[in-house]
Amino acid sequence: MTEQVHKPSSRFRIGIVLVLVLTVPLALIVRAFDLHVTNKTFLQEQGDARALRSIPVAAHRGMIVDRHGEPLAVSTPVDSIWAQPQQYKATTRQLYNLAKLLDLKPQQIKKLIASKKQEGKEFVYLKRRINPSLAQKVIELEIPGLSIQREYRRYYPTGEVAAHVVGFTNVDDVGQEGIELAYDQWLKGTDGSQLVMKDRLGRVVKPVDLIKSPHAGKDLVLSIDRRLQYLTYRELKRAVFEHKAKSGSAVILDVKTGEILAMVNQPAFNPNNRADLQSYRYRNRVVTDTFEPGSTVKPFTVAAALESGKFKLSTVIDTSPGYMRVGKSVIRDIKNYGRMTLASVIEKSSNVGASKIALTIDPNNLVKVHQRIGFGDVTQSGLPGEVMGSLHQPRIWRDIERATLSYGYGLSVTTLQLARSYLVLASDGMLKPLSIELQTGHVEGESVISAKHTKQIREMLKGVVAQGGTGTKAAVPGFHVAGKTGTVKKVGKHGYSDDKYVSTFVGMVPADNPRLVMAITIHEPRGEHYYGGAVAAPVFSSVMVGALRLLDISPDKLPKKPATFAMLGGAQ
Ligand code: 59J
Repeated sequence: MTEQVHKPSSRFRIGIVLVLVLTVPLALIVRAFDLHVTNKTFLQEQGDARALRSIPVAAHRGMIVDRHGEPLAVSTPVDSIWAQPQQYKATTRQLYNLAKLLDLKPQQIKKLIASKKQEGKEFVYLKRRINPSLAQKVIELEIPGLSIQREYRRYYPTGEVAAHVVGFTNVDDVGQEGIELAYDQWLKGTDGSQLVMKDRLGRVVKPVDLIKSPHAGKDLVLSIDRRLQYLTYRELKRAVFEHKAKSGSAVILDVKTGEILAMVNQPAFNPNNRADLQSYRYRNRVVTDTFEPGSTVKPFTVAAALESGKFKLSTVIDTSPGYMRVGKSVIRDIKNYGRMTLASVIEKSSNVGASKIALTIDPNNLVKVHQRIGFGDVTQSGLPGEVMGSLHQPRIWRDIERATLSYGYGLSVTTLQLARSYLVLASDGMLKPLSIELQTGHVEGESVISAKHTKQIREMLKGVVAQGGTGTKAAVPGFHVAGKTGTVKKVGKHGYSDDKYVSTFVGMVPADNPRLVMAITIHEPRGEHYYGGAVAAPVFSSVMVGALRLLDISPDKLPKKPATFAMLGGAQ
């Protein structure tokens, strides 16, 4: 009996087990199917909403400072407000307050988010780079789907003053011009990333882990002296305004190191104001624009003359009657200077005198001098956009080319190259690489003109600034100045124009042991005066008066009859 009772019950149990064995996996398969296929989107959204996310952490961009550590470009923290359109949800009141804080219209915000939501976007900036305390107020509104992102904003404390050197970055903090562009890799650092836990509404609930720390960019010390930069800016701007000029450039070099101490242009721009960013304003004309140097190259014609052995300091050149015919052209001086020495050719800036020299020597040797002093080559300054200008190199020379090359036509240079060529005269013949980075210690150069000749030429250049020269307005009380004026007609549609000039002055001080070289180029002065001696030379004087005092350089020209104690006591 028992067997009979047991048999059905055990069969029943086996049946249950069999059913279970077969149905449980089936149920699991069905459930799995349900989870993986039917409910996939819903669950994934839910999961993602609570997921761990990796967000970028911006790196701090390095500072740009002047040679004394004064800031020229700094990065300050700012916050950007962004939304996840799919999660964003604000009450009317919240939207109103948000709009008010961000200085936007409620309708604007609504529309923007709605359109991004439709496009399926997960990220949209509402407002970038706002004050962190304002951003905090936005977060306190507790609007789902809104977050803040820490960024850095570039600020240029010197505004227009150092704008062309420093350059600027774009909204994403990437260098676009100037040092910001050239040294972008050095300054920028590397962004980090952070794991954060986000809630169902897309808000960052808590930072979980720093996956990668951001690495701040490195600071950069420039050779610029902010005080000299400011002086140069002020005086160049004044001259461009006063002479109604189209543009102007100026640069100061340290003779011992080849460092660029100041570099300015007009027109200028304020790098803190994006509306100012137009090429004609932000182009660093000192390195990007070339011109025919005109009479400022006459000292190098004299160098070639001395090197040829055909000329001595005492050689007399007859420039009467103040003009000369060369082929079909006539070369003119502004007056008849008669018999001249090399020194007076420089002091009075005689085109006829320079031409007579050039027609006596091998013209290829004059081009070689131009090459040696760095014309037609980059200065290695490290500034972006620098052009090389052009040398004159015909295979067959016509007399008129030989003549005009001697007083600066047929080649083109930048203001920076012109300054560097005078640095050769200032440093006993050494051609040095120029630099926009701070240099510590003496910078070696290559000897390209003999020390003896450069000394003789410096003496002649003193005559330019002394009474009777063309550059008297470059004089600096208490100092001997050596320099050269230049006034060149610009090339227009129909040859050399009669109303567009480039006025220049380039010089050095103290003349016997030069410490500073400065070049000034002013394009198209439209006022009463346009000679380099009237337009550019005064800029040299006013900047150098301040610069020599700031750098504590001792005067080398003491008054001839100093007031004595006896004289002061004479009133007794
Ligand atoms: C000049 C030229 C143009 C090019 C002449 C400037 C030539 C020439 C063909 C007349 C103004 C002017 C190749 S002058 O720089 O001689 O700086 O203080 O532009 O001569 O042959 O009404 N500079 N400038 N010449 N061209 N071609 C003098 C001189 C110079 C001065 C003044 C007066 C020219 C002293 C220039 C200055 O030294």
